[in-house]
Amino acid sequence: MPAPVTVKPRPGTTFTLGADTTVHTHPGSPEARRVGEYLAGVLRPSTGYRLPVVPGASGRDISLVLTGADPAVGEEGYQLDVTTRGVIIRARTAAGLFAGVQTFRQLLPAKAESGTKQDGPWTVPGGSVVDHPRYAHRGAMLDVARHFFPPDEVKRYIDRIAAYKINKLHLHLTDDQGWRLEIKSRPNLTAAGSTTQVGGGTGGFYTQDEYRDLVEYAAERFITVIPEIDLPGHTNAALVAYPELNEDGIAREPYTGIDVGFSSVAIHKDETYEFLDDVLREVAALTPGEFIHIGGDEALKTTDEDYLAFMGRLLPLVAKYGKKALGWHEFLKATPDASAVAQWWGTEPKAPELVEAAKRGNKVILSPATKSYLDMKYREDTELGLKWAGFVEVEQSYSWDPGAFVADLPADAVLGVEAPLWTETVEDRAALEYLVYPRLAGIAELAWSPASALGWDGYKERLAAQAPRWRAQGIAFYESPQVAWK
Ligand code: TNX
Repeated sequence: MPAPVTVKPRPGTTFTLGADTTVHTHPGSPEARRVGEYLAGVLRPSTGYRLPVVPGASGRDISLVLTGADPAVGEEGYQLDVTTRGVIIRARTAAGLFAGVQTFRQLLPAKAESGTKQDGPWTVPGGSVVDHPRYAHRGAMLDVARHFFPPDEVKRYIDRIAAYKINKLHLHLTDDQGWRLEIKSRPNLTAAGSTTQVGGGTGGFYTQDEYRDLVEYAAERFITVIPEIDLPGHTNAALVAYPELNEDGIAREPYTGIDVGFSSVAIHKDETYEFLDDVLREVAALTPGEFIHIGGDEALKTTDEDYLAFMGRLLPLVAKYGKKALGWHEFLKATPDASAVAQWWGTEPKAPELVEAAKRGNKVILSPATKSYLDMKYREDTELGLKWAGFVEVEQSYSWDPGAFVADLPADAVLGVEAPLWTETVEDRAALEYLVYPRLAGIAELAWSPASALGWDGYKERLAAQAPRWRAQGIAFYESPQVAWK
């Protein structure tokens, strides 16, 4: 999971990991070595083995090599061969090796995912896999504004999404209820704007050092962090911190409810753009990835004319700091240049504005709320979550083809798929995991696997087999009645 492009079993052949198994990594490649260390780090607690990581070629034990892969693997894919002699993962890049490692993990018994020592045998079925992703953007979004999630929880989430070959983590860092990233030139954003959250808790924020550490942690797992500063609406926390951002110059009160669409920065004041220059300069400096997400959604207090005026001044600031703009699809109103990418959160598979934008050269990330929104309730009786886009059971979430979902949108306009988790009702890890699992696995599959591999009947079998892994990881997932869980 996600389903690989091709799998050829070698019936009767197995490889068994033993106390003397060594991980060999491509000679002279520190990156391959780091992937080897990552794999050993995953498997040492459960196996109790030493699993030394040794640069150098070998056809035995576990080898991670950067040569000889089937050319079909491309930049992010891999070839995995399991014979009685050993396991060889071949790829053209370390990212490909990492993806192969994730597949290899799923061939081991589920208890390999445990954090404590378990009994073997650690036997893997023989066979050969050649695999590569359908889409470049395989995203998960976490809203840390409505409820704050401390760095360790975000790291745990990064580890989980990496296991399903997701390669983008979109952090929704600002909203009405809180501003979660330290901006050194604007200290009041966090001093006054971060101390609340939905329900009145104390919120929190990431210092720039903590944030850099998260970006690095994600990068070690081949995940790019995409920071979102939501503008011009969803800005009450900033309006609390800096009174001059308000049309009337009067600071707003902190907000701990869950309404949307009531806030906006002043559109026609220079102070607004001086502020945004400061924020984008610092965010860009913290962002190795090519995108900054500027939000743009639900600006219900802003007229279309003002919205265009605002984007006309904001988008050049993104470019000034060397980044491309990502935005919720509403920002297409402002006809951003072809480098801009729109994230579509619509509920109807008709979206003429996307089709028009694609003609102008913009790419699209699909996050249909009726499918990919991890914060929608599964059913009427689901306690957590919202239901404005309807109930999203596991089959509903999975059963769509991103390449053919939006009417008249050319398949090549789709950059990828993203699963957002809005956190109005999500206060802690348990709530997060209940909404995320199992639906995240399905969105990850839609983003990675070829259209020919998709299909509910096969998927629900493979999904059922993930359950023992989640239990071994201590994840309390939603046991949907649509799936015959193992
Ligand atoms: C809509 S979809 C929002 C968010 C809410 C979410 C809740 C979108 C771009 N904005 O502000 O958190 O619904 O499901």
